[in-house]
Amino acid sequence: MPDGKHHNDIETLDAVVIGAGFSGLYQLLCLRDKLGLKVKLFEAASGVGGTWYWNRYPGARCDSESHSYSYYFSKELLEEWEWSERYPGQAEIMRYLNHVTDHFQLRENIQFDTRITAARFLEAENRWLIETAAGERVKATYLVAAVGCLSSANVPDIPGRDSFAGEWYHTGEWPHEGVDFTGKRVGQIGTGSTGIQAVPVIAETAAHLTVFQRTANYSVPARNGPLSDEFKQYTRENHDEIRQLIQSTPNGHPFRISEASAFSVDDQERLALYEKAWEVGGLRFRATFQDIGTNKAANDTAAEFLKNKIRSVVNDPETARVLSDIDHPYATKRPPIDTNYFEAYNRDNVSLVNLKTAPIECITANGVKTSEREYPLDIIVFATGFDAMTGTMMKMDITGRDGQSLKQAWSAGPRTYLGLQIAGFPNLFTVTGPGSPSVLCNMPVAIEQHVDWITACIAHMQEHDYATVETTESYADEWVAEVNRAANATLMPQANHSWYLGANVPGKPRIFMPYAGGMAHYRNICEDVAKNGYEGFVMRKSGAEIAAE
Ligand code: N01
Repeated sequence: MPDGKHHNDIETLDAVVIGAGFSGLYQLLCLRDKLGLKVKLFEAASGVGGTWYWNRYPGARCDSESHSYSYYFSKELLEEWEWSERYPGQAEIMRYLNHVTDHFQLRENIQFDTRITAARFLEAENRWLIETAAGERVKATYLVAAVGCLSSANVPDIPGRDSFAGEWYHTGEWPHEGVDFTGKRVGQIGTGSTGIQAVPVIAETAAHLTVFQRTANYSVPARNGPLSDEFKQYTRENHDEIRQLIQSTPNGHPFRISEASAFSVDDQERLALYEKAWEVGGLRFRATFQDIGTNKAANDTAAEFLKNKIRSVVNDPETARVLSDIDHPYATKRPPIDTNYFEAYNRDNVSLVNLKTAPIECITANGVKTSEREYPLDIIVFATGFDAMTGTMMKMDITGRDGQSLKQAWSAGPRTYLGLQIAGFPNLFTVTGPGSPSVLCNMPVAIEQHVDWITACIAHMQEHDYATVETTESYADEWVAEVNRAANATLMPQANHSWYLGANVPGKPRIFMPYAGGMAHYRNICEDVAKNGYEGFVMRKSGAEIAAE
């Protein structure tokens, strides 16, 4: 992006926030109302919602329980809003985020339909020059990337894709008007959390649904349903307690992980506990024993229980075998939860294709062709996930100090300090960036912690008249080592095809991206860093280098 000669014409702001999802909306509110800054939020979509704006696929629903999938910073907001189901559906989350936007009158500071394509740090001014796809430019002292972890759709580049004569859609870029599957032959590629939600709903109206499975996956019933009046009353009367709970658990969810080992009980009791957890349903299943995520033998007991459940639900033995032929420990990939996923394979109009034995060769005008045969289709649904955690950042042309691009800085994988800042990119903050608990946590909890920290950091800078804040290479190196250490203390790296590792995108460097050390522990680290004068973040007054202290 050329520097341009007409800087005087360029609007100059205190801060620019990119993205109007959970993180961007709260960040805008904090910078505008708490710090009194002049802020503008740019959003590529025509409305708020972030990932929920785009992910309108059939069955789209959050896997976090609704009473924990909320902002907790405002008592008023908590008192005003009531969720209707155990897990909030996409449309209800959109209503919630629109309600928040209107409640705090955030819309007036948001520019919709505007994609940020480039940002360059102007060293002479200590400001970012930010450019939109339409060529509009603004300058801002602070740039906050609230771009979401799962916002860059991964449509696999399968040979012949564009020759397909029917319609195709990616779940993460779903048309607003919906897709009518009635009487259609539908093929769905992908059986991650999204695919598992979509299958039973698509199957209800499609003439036939063919599911193309590359890696078999575990799933636990969500047990969704309307919230009872008693539960609604409980949440209304216990906001403080729930906040305290979700802020003190390792994953930000409203349940505690058992402290017992899977081997502290005998086989019969273990089975009974798994049965109970299966009946309760949801992500809580992981919390049945403390060592499911860290001890392979303990994990095997959960994995075997879940594989047996698949075999008991699915009638056709060969389909059951392919669905339960899972090659990684339970919860080493993000564990899906479902509503009648495995049951859907008992329908006459649903069939499974095992891509492990017959990989997709190409897409033809007629449908999908594997090494065994061609499947004629009218619609292909790509439930193939995202270029997660880094994709959206890397698509922008971001240039820091000394002309260094983000693409160069992250060529071997993302390097941040605490997932908050990148060395060489002053005054740029990433909300739930790689290297933070982010996707291993119930997102709103991780988001509120990051936004509060960033807001406090900027307040500190304003108070002390600092012009720039920037982490260093050595702190980033140490933190990357800590992120690796934390991942290696779990079984998660054993799922070597996981998007946590970037393995789902061809050519993407393999590095475990989220911080697996636990949200509560991470929160303490961030608080200590701030208390110690933002240790690891160098703050400078314009010109002179001065330690943050
Ligand atoms: O994506 P995924 P997702 N040929 O990457 C397959 C969150 N989420 O959209 O495993 C054939 O998990 C791929 O196969 P494999 C949640 O954090 C949250 O489902 O790579 N298949 C896999 O089966 C989740 O983890 C909610 O072998 C191909 C699937 O596509 C994250 O979003 C709800 C392929 C992709 O699974 C992403 O989930 C839904 C190819 N070329 C999702 N490429 C909530 O409730 C990929 N696949 C909050």
